Amino acid sequence: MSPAANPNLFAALRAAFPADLDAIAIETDSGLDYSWRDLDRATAMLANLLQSLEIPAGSRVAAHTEKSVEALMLYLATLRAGFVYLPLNTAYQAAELDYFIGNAEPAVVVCAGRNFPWISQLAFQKGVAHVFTLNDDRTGTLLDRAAHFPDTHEIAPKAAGDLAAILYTSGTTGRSKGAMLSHGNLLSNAQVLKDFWDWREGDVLIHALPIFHVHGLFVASHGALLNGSKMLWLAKFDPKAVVERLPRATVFMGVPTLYVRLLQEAGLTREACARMRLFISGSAPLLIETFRDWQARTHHTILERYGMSETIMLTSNPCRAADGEPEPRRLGGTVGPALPGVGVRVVDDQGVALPVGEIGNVQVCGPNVFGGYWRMPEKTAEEFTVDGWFRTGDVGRFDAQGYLTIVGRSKDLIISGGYNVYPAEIEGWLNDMPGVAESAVVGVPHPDFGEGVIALIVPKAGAALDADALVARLKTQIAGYKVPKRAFVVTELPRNAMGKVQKNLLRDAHRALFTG
Ligand code: MLC
Ligand code: AMP
Repeated sequence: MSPAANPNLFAALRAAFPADLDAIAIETDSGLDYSWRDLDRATAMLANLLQSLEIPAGSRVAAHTEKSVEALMLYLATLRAGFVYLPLNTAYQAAELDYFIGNAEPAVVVCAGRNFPWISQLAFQKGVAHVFTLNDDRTGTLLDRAAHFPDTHEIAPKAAGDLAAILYTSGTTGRSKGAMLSHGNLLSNAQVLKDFWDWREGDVLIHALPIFHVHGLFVASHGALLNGSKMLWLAKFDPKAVVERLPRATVFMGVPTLYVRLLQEAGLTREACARMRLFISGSAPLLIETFRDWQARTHHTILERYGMSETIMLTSNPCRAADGEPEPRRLGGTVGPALPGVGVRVVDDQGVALPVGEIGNVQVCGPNVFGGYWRMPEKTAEEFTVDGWFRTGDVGRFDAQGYLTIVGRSKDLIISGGYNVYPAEIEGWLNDMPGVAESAVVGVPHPDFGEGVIALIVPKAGAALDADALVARLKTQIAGYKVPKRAFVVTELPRNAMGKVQKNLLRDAHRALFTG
């Protein structure tokens, strides 16, 4: 099937490879370079391996692997073979994985060799047929097995509506929900961004984000691949390594924490950024101070955009200047207008559209919006309006020029360094600990992470609790970024007349905890 006739996302990415397949596609920080031919051949071998397993159509391939080019190849190979990719944050521990594997029922799990003993046990208990290992040094059973397969492969034919990936995003009531994204969702958004962000010949992307979320896996990787652009690949964000690469790059994408940390580097100068074309920020609110400091230091204006797992990218400040204007109108503190083809509206609690300037619930529709939550039809129904718009859970307002400002969230969510933390989940863990009567988890301003997670814990009558010991215990149970940076034992939590914990009072009381 010709690439144009096959809506498989991989077909579009493959068609965008440059004519010179021996050119470098990915330059890594370990000194190893990968050509476009390497990407083509390795994804073919991996796709052949996946297809040889004779797993049913629509099978999920779960990856709990450190960032590496081979991990990216596994994602691409999963698309290529027509299966469904399920990326998992490597910070997740046993209880978290137990839930994801139980809920998604993948046919294949790929994990780091050092985690094989516990992950394979957990996976086999849940009926997973195949567990492979993949390490960040090009070793592991996945690559050993793939080496025996041909390096050519016919891209699996897919329909635009077929599932390509499932991204778990936590629910406000505790349990994570798997957002189902189709080939059509991912490709349409990637194509819109290619044009809107003006990807052009000669662009080089510094890829410094993790590849288990929308930002690093889809927005950054698809952006470069769909443009046939080279990536300067960092296995882990390191501000010095980014600064070093700026003179050879044109595009950088980061969560606000990355910009905050880069600003602490003396080497971040106007000269170092002279060749750079575009700095993009998203996944969490960019502070206006960071926006301004960046402008002052580099003479570049950060382009802020807004998105989420369920919808990929929704709005973006402009990349190009409008006709007759000298500069693109990138307004700090806003996330820009809706992207072409994406519908964004701000409505009141009754669903009535609000006039310009009024604050309300942000809802979206468009070809980028996911098909629903994996095996949760009721949750899916709850999150869509009767006329088919998705409720983002974000609260915002439009200005007269159609620029959206996100002013808060109706969902009880903390975003720390670009990672989502759901208070209900952490409270659940704390409340299960001996001696704990109840707890409240909130986010307060944090100079590095934007929001820092803190916990207020009420002991049961007669129980003596040590907040630090509870935090230490939590660290053995859940991903480190979710663990409160500070915890306090308190006698009671403030409640309103309805008995609901007044988290705003807790946030106010601890507002200066990290910022002084
Ligand atoms: C790490 N730690 C964090 C943290 N990241 N704590 C709070 N928030 C975070 N984000 C903790 C670890 O648990 C550990 O704790 C300690 O910090 C050191 O760990 P590390 O892995 O060495 O941290 P570091 O490399 O400094 O990571 C910070 C970071 C990383 C900012 C580079 O968090 C990151 O890459 N964030 C990007 C997330 C992202 O890509 N989000 C996109 C989501 S997509 P201890 O106690 O063990 O020492 C999305 C949609 C959209 O939202 O619109 O894009
Ligand atoms: P996730 O579920 O990880 O995809 O996170 C999506 C959430 O991140 C959105 O619903 C927003 O709350 C938040 N978000 C993403 N980009 C921005 C931004 N530029 N400004 C403010 N919040 C953002």
